[in-house]
Amino acid sequence: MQEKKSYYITTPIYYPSDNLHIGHAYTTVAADCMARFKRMQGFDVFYLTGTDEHGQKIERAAREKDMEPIVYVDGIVENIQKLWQALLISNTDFIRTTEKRQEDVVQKIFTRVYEQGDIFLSEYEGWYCSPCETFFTERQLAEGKCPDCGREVELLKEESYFFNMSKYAPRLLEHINNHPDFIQPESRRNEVVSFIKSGLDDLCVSRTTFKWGIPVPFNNQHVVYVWFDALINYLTGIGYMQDEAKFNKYWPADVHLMAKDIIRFHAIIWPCMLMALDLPLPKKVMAHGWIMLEGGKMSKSKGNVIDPSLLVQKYGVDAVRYYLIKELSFGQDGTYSEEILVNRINADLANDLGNLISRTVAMVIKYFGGVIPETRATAALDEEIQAVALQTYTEATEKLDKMDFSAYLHATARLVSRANKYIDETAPWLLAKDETQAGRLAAVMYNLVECIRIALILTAPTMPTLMERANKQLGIWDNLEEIPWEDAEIWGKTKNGTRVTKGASLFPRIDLKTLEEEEKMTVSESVPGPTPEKQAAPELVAVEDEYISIEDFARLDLRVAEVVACEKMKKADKLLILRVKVGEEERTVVSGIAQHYTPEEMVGKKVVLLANLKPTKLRGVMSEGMILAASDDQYVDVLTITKDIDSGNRVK
Ligand code: ME8
Repeated sequence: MQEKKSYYITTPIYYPSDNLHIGHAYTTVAADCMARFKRMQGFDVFYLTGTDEHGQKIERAAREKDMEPIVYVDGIVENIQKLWQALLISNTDFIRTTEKRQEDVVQKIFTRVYEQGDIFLSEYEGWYCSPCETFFTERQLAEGKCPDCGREVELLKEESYFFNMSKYAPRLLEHINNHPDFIQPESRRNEVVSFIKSGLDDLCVSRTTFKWGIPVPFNNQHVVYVWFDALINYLTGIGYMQDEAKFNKYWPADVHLMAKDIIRFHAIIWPCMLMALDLPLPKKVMAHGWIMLEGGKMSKSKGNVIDPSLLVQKYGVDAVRYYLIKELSFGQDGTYSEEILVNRINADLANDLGNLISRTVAMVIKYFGGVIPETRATAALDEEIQAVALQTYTEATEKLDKMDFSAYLHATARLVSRANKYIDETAPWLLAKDETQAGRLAAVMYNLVECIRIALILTAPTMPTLMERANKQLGIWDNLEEIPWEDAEIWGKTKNGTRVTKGASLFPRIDLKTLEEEEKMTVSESVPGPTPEKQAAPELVAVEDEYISIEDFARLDLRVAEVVACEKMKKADKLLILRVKVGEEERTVVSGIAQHYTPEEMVGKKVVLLANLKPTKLRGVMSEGMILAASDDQYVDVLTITKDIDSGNRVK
């Protein structure tokens, strides 16, 4: 049997100085999406992640808690591993730099590079802050003082080992030139190239000011510099110097994934170390942007970090992973907010994908008792939808291969939207009324199931539990193990006789009102206005509901209401408080239109009020009804009565 092609992907090994946040989750989920995609393509994947446990930062964090460093990191590492389980990370191994295998390899490498003359003993001169026990360069100082604690610093010399990095700079530049994909995206490549061209110093690779590290094997006054130690994890993890067959199978790595903050370590220091070891360089070093918060970068010291495990508990693993993968455009930074996350889930997953599946299942049950007949009548429109599906497959594959994660999910979302539109275009509820159209109706149902099948394959690397959950309703796959990625390229794989069953909603809509933070309330809650992303399509719960009866409509008590007073809600940009007259009665209504109307503009208007909406408290004010408005991404236009019709009259 032919051996599978290998694929080796890594994340940075994270510092267990504290629990990890959503930024770390981003890299790990993105790498996981790649690992799952490559497995579906038939590769033998090795996915490595882990923790970087040595160094002064960790030693200090442990000391602050009055703990031994190893006891301290053991606790955090356990939390990290639990987090990866919650996010369904499918890593092959988890490496800790405090493991013996790592210590052995680091010491052997250090000795080898020293013996060949690329590591040598010299003196390190720098500005030393003794309370912080840290050296700083002149440039790092803050007005001549310690940038961390603000105290005086002194110029000190420390005996150190140095790695002769400058020697490898010309070869590295040549490699970068000859391999345009080596550093991605291009902006990072340019940054790295100009940094190398500005001249590389030799790198200080040992420390004597603290003990929490791997001892230099031939001089135990020194510990190995934490980055020299950490980078080597990528070799240890696949058996370097320990299991040569395994190592040869996976090295060179296909991709080291990280954020832009540590690109220089991976695209300069690491390749120079590998050259010193005579090893091939990784095929790609890929840097994504940062997830920012509205107030700036997430940081543990600012106390504004977002705990991903809480999000998983609240919204489910598929939804959180989907949000993360779609959020950062290639190489760019993105802003996290829970409101965006909820809108993304509601728009893409509840309204589009979830609804497509529930509508289709409901229709196949209603029209065909759950099994689509084999006699099907195709029409020209079907070719278009097949072409869209095929194009989505090609685009999703290309974008994932480039690690342009967001563009990949935008492609799959377009297929889902197209399929929803296909329902509107073919109007199955009308076909169902005409017996001669039974074959056509069957074809429409089959095509919808096919679009869903393809969308589920393409989103499987992002949402690991969805395919199984959806298959309980769709019954497409007898066995869910090892569904090949290429199945999404073939139209017509759903077997005749496939039986669908009704099930629970795959992505229930999330009501923003239930979020703890009232500030995050959006216009869409108080009037049917636009959500920040897009206007959500009305959700169709079941086919039976595609028409409502006139009695249903009559349940809405719509009335002409005259605005008699209006003011802005304090500390809420979007809300107006309206006092409206409805016949003899007066009511208070809170409406999210403040960014589109001033209070003065509203007074005197006759608007349409949904008068029998259950009263609700918004920002502490009881709102007794809702005024109607049309809206798109740009405008909100309140419906008004232009003739002299008294307030209190019904709108019907
Ligand atoms: O640098 N947005 O560990 P670290 C996106 N131990 N990604 C983020 C992020 C954010 N706001 N914050 C963190 C280290 N990350 C070293 C690595 S590797 C040999 C040694 C992710 O715990 C991103 O991948 O500071 C970033 O590069 C990494 O976490 C830094 O993790």
